[in-house]
Amino acid sequence: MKAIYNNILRSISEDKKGLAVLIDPDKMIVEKASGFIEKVNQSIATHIFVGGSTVDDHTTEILVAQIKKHSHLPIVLFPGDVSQITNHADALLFLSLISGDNPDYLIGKHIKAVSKLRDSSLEVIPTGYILIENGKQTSVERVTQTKPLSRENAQIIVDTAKAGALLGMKLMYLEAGSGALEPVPNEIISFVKLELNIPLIVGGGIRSKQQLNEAYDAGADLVVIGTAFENDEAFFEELKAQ
Ligand code: 1GP
Repeated sequence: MKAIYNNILRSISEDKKGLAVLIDPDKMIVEKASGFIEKVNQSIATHIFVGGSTVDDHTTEILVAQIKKHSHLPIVLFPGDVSQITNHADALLFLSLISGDNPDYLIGKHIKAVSKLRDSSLEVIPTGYILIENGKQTSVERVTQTKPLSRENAQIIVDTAKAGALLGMKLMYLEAGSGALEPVPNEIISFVKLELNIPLIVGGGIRSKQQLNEAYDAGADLVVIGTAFENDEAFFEELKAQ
C-alpha cells in the first residue's frame, strides 16, 4: 500500500497544496492533545506529522494512538530517532540527511530501524532531508552534528536535492529547522522545484499565512508548521477550512 504517497501525488496533479501540522511528542501533553487535534481537524491541514529531536521511549506511540482517536487525517512519522517509529501511524518519512556527512543520519539509523519495520504495516517513504541555514543553530544541527547548507549557495542546494532524487528518494524536504528565524528562501524553493519532479516539502520558521502562501507560490507542495501552532493556537483561526 502506498496510499499516503499516492495521495500526495494526486493532490499535486489536482493543483492542491498540502499542510502538515507537526506535533512534537516532547512538547505535547497527551491529555491535552484532543483539544489541539480538534483545531487541526477544522483547519486546512491535510496531514499530521509527529516527531521531535529528543523524545522519551514510548511517548510517540502513546501520542499517535491518542491522535488517531481524534482525527482521520493521515499521521506521518517524522522521527528524530529510531525509537520514535510506531506501527500506530500511517506512514514514515524514512529520512536521509543528505545535506550532512554524518553516516549515522545517512544510513546508520536506517539499518537500526529495519528490525522495527520488518513486520510493520507502515508505509515507508524514502525522503531526502536537506538542512538549510536560518540564522541560528537548530536542534537538527545540534543532534546530528552536521552543518546546514548555506542559503547563499543555491546551486549546492539544488544539486543536493537532485542527487537525492537520482538516488531514488521519493520526497525532498527543505528544512530551515524548527523555530528557524528565517524560513527557507522562496528563491531556493523555486530553484529546487524547477529541477525536481518529486514532491517538495518545505518547513521551518513559517509562522504566518503570508509566508505559507509564499512557500506554496514558490513551489512547495507540502508545508510543515509546528512552532507557530505550539506558540499560539489562534493561528488555526487564520487557516480554517472553508
Ligand atoms: C521542523 O520543519 C519543521 O522540523 C517545522 O518547523 O517548528 O519552525 O514550524 P517549525
